[in-house]
Amino acid sequence: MDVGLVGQPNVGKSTLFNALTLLHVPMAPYPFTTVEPNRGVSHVRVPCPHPELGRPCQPGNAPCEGSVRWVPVQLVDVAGLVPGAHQGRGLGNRFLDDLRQAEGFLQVVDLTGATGPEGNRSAPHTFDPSEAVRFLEEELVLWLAEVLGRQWEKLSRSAELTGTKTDELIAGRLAGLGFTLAQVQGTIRQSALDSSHPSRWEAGTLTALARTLITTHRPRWVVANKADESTPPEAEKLRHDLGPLPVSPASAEVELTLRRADQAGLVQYRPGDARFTRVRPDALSAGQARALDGIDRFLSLWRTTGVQESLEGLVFTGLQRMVVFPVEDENHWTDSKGRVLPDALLVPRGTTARQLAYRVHTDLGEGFLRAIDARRKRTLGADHPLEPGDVIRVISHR
Ligand SMILES: Nc1nc2c(ncn2[C@@H]2O[C@H](COP(=O)(O)OP(=O)(O)OP(=O)(O)O)[C@@H](O)[C@H]2O)c(=O)[nH]1
Ligand SMILES: [Mg+2]
Repeated sequence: MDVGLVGQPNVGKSTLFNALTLLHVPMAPYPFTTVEPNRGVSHVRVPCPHPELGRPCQPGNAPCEGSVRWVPVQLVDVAGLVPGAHQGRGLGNRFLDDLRQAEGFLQVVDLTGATGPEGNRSAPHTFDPSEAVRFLEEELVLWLAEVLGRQWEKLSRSAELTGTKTDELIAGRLAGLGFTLAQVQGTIRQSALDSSHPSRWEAGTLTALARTLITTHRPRWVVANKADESTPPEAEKLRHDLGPLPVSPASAEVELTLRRADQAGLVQYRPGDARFTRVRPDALSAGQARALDGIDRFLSLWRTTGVQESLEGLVFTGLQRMVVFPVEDENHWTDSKGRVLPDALLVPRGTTARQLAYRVHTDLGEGFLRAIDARRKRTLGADHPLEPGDVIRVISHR
């Protein structure tokens, strides 16, 4: 699963990407700094069950710090999106194609209102960040409608002749974009369309379908960036203007400074924390001390940098993911090599015992007999839905 970082040029997507991944991709105060997509790994936090066991864990994929497991999530940072991108403006379609695998979006906007639709910079309050959010939705919808509409007349007519079902026709066209047949079926049902005669659909029908698909199946979380140059009432106004869409005021720049300072041993800071500590205050240069004082003021005003909570909001609430811990021994919570709680897997909420088995290994899914809830020492059937944080052993005849 990918999380896409999207938004207009120059709003701070790459800064956010660097903060979340601690990589070093170019960031600059002008539009289209990013052309090729940047890929990297970030992490979301969940409690680690090892304290319940009374033994330390030996993580393979998701590091444990204190009792917090940092579970990996793939991120993709793409070029800025300008109006008309779906018709190829700016870096247009290429940008959109880079997002094919993204199941959810962190949408970055400039909360100060100083960045225009083309990434041009003006005085604060020149632009309305809520417009940027609406415009992005529109571009995504038009892009999807455009993909669907290619040769629609010809294809829909031939589907009617050959008896191909409309949902299968559409799902086939969208398979490369990560939409499933079930999602397409649900959308067609919801829109009450006559699926026996798709060639007679009106011009706007595909756009309406694309809109439902995007708004229902591509969750977005708005990162109201550059909060360090803005105020809480402005963030409140944006929240109000965007209605049910979740908005987190954030400063990618502050988060990046803190993570790099932590990496350099100047401070101790864990992403998402409301405070940091200076490791050796006397060793800081005057410039560093001033920058950290500024960050103290930022955190007392905003509480956190908003970066970690945006990603976690999107992953856990927007994308409805949860973390489970597969093991091979339900008493010691170990794998076959005796490692305690080696894996932490990010899976959709409602994942069943058998689906988890498949996720671990196809053989384990195919030979599924039963699972054991290692915490409660209870047997679980194939269709039993797992809960966040479950420690699960799968028993399989393969
Ligand atoms: N004040 C402030 N400036 C920021 C913040 N995040 C990014 N910036 C600045 O915004 C400018 C653009 O940052 P980038 O990260 O390159 O923006 P982008 O959205 O990736 O831009 P493109 O790749 O050109 O689309 C740079 O000058 C950053 O230093 C922030 O949280 N606060
Ligand atoms: Mg960039």
